[in-house]
Amino acid sequence: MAVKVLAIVLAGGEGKRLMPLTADRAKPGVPFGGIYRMIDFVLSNLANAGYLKIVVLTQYKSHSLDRHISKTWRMSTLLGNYVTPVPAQQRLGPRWFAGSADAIYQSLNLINDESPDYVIVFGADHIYRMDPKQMVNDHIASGAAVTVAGIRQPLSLADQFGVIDVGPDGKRIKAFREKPKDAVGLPDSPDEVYASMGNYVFTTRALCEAVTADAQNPDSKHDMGGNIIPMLVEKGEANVYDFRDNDVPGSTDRDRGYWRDVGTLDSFYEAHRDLIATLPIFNLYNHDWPIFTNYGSWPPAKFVHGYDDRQGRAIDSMISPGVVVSGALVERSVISPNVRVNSWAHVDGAVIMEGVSVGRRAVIRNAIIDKNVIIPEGAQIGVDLEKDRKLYTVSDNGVVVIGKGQRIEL
Ligand code: ADQ
Repeated sequence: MAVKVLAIVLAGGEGKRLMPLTADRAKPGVPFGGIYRMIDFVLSNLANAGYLKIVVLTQYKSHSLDRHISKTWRMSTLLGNYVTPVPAQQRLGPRWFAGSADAIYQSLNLINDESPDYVIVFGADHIYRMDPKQMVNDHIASGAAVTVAGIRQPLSLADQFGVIDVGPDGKRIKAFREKPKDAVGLPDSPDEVYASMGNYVFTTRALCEAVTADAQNPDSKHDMGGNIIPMLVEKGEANVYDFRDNDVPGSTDRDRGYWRDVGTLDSFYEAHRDLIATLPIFNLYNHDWPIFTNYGSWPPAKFVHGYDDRQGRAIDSMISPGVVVSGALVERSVISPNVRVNSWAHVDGAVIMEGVSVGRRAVIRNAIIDKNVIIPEGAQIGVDLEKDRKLYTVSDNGVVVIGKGQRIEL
């Protein structure tokens, strides 16, 4: 008999460290890579693997995320498939979800309705390709209550992750600590830890029992990584799935195993640089495992006025449909649809979102510009960081970030 699998995508994260990009949208709804939203990556991974019963749990500022999901991920219900955004239920009274485990507890009725054998619980704010079916098969074969996807990450980032300590068989999790401040490196690699990717596969009963027990515990933060996984580790029922074992069709030696947590402005910016490298370490052009999205009906990108003293071109960049580069030079940038860059402007190392207009002779360097910002003629962004710091957000690594629709001072 075919195995029944329900996927739950946790998409309620607030994304404080991505402010101002998350000022009025949830982190999984943040635009990424020109034409995508972050959530498209996990949903594409599930869809490519054939998991088409997907519940997306939302809560924080979910309007633009809900709109994107219903526009992009509406699927035929003929075969009983769906991608449904489910806002906080407030089933237990007038409160928001306390944490990700509470979000699942409040949605137990959805699990009961579907009565799956296994439940995939994945986060929604990572950039990666993964075939979840390989992880589900590994979970079924092991008989564990939960399987946690694991990846090696720098020791310096240990306090941002759940850190896994595996037993001698390399599979059973001996200890799991959520965001420890005092982690030590791996025996064979002292500068790395084994981190949880925030992606889990549960045997249905184990998940339901764990979140129900957790809901009764007044001392719990009701968090998947902080409470549920440690609870099952304690019982000796949690295994790890090594992300290095995941082999996605069409991936290359260069981009196999790529996974980025884009939780900070700098990691968000760096992940864009990964896309534009000549031989990208994350390859969006893998047609065997497409990343699906929907961005409206824009005409092809256009480049004009390239012959006189103006440039009218883009190099080492990704340019979306609907963009017009008119007599301006765009380098090392990722440009979303419907952006206009006017004569003598120079855009270098920028992530520019939909509807932005760059005025004549403007200079933009090392910056993220959110939607619908109007950069006036002659404006300079990322040139004088001291000045920029007074007006805009500047990341630790000096990336200038302009919020959605923010006014630019000259
Ligand atoms: P974090 O990402 O810090 O760590 P969290 O903020 O709980 O953990 O977010 C996990 C996922 O759940 C995200 O996709 C987020 O959007 C979503 N989420 C959070 N609260 C939610 C709620 N109330 N309702 C619905 N969705 C919610 C987690 C793990 C770590 C792991 C890292 C990997 O806890 O162990 O290492 O992910 O990035």
